[in-house]
Amino acid sequence: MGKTTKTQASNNPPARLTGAEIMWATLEGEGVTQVFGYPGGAILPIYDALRKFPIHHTLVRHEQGAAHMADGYSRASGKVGVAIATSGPGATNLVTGIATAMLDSIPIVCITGNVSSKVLGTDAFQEVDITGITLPVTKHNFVISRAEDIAPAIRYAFQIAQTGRPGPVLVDITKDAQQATAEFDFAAAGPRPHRSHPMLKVEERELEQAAEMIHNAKRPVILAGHGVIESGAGRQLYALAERAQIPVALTLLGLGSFPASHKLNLGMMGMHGESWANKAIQEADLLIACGMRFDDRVTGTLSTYATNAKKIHIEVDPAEVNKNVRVDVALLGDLSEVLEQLLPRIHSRDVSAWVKTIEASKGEVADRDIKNLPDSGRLRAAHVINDIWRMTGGNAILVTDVGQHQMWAAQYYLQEHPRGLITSGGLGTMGFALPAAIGAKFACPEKEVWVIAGDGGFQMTAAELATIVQEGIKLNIAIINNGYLGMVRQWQEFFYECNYEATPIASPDFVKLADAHGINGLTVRTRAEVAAAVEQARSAPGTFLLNFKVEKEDSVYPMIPAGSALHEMIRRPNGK
Ligand SMILES: Cc1cc2nc3c(=O)[nH]c(=O)nc-3n(C[C@H](O)[C@H](O)[C@H](O)COP(=O)(O)OP(=O)(O)OC[C@H]3O[C@@H](n4cnc5c(N)ncnc54)[C@H](O)[C@@H]3O)c2cc1C
Ligand SMILES: Cc1ncc(C[n+]2csc(CCOP(=O)(O)OP(=O)(O)O)c2C)c(N)n1
Ligand SMILES: [Mg+2]
Repeated sequence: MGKTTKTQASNNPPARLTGAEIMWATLEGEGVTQVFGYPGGAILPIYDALRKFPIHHTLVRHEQGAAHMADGYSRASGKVGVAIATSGPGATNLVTGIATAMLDSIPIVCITGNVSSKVLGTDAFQEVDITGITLPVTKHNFVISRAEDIAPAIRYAFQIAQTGRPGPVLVDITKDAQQATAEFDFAAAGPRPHRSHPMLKVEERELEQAAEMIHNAKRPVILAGHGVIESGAGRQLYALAERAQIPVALTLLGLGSFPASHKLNLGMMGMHGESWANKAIQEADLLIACGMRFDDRVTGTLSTYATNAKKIHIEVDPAEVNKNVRVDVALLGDLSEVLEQLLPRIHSRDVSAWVKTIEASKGEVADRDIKNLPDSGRLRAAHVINDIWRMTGGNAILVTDVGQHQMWAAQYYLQEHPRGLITSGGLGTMGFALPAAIGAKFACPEKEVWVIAGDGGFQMTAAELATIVQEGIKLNIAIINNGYLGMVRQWQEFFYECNYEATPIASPDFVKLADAHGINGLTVRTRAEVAAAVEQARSAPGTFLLNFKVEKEDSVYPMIPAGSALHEMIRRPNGK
């Protein structure tokens, strides 16, 4: 069916449209070309009107997938992702995806249908209070029961999702509002210009103080987080690090914000971070936190965290300042803007002794690096991921699930650029990878996209394989199949006396599962087979699934046990 008319979305005189048409026309005006959703009774008028608009709708297999696809679309492109669901079970199925976006500050707009306003609150068929349910996991949400309120609500939702600290917004539209008519004027429906938060102002004095702290520091470390990517502050961060010669440690979500190959890059910090990065943080006399929120996976025990360091926190959300870690100077505002103001005050300086000390602490650790272990015939997940990195030149978008494979992906697929690693950090949502990768592919069709998923998490949203086929998109899927819920098994090994309760997991034959969908695949059992298999997947015209049967009881090292200090890490035993 052709997409025929294009409704005015800018300065034309107001037209009279149904609420459903207004919904799409507003999305069109916001520049949306792609949405992910699943229909049902309470949102049928909206689906009925879709054919009139130049917006591509991807039918998902579960609404959780729609939210993750919108999220992956946003993480890959920096734009707002859109998910659509019906009332009741459609809306509740979105919740995990919304919470995932909330915890990682991802701008998505979710649109749900609801029962007619006359029966709201009567436990009508498929009625749930989705705004009540999602209140704690959205930045904001709305119930809309009049057609004339739809355009302003959606425009406001886009503004809220993207400004300040980004996040998910939900707009719940009753069925009668979708069916009624109203005048549509995109421009007139625009939200009031965004008033920035009164606290988001950096004083001259604070900038001077921060610059002085940087110039006086002998052992400074920059902590680069997700905010660098969200703010587009990579260039300014690079300039700061280079000018003042400050080493940079990155959070999981900050990976790619500073090039992995740069000599000042220390790699990931935190629970599974590089030992030298954590050691440098513990020994630092100054931490400059840029768009990161001192998550507990990053700090370990707070009472022993970087006790000798003064701290500068550059952050857009005032609620994050002094939340976990007390700081000496807070520079509140958009990171790229604050760094622009700070940079002219920073001059070059010599901290080569400090950089050398950190370098020296790498040597012995690098010897234990899994990459240097001889090929014993056993297939290690870390080797597989490192081979994929080598063969893709590090240029693919890597979308991971949650677990051991996620940490190996962070450690062994080095990120040179922002938005190359898409992963659920804060909520740690298993089942994220496959749908998020679909979203990422829609956002960046020209990019090579790899899914790295565990055998457990892949089974949570494997139904989206059918979505891939229906949409005819090309992904490369690597299942790191260790027969366990590996990350939990690792905790059981280290802290629960190897009591592997409920962690051995059976799986279908993933290659046959792919085949049932019309997707080609291959099982790989030895390292010698990896390169040819990766090449076969990459050169296949359609989606290709690789089932890597890896070492079953390998563990991610180093590891800081939850509640320990950052320098108290468990290291890979020699040769293991
Ligand atoms: C199994 C598992 C293990 C993990 N292990 C580790 C680990 O070892 N190391 C690790 O680092 N993480 C780890 N994580 C991830 C961890 O839980 C957090 O998600 C992560 O540390 C958060 O990184 P962040 O603070 O950079 O990003 P976010 O949580 O996204 O926070 C970003 C911050 O930047 C701010 N911000 C956003 N936009 C701007 C802007 N324009 N200007 C200024 N500020 C802005 C936000 O307000 C927010 O405070 C793990 C997760 C899982 C699931
Ligand atoms: C939805 C959800 N349920 C439970 C968990 C807890 N959890 C974290 S990692 C993990 C194991 C993941 O197993 P798998 O997908 O096989 O990956 P592996 O660790 O083996 O690489 C579990 C159960 C979670 N993060 N998300
Ligand atoms: Mg597993």
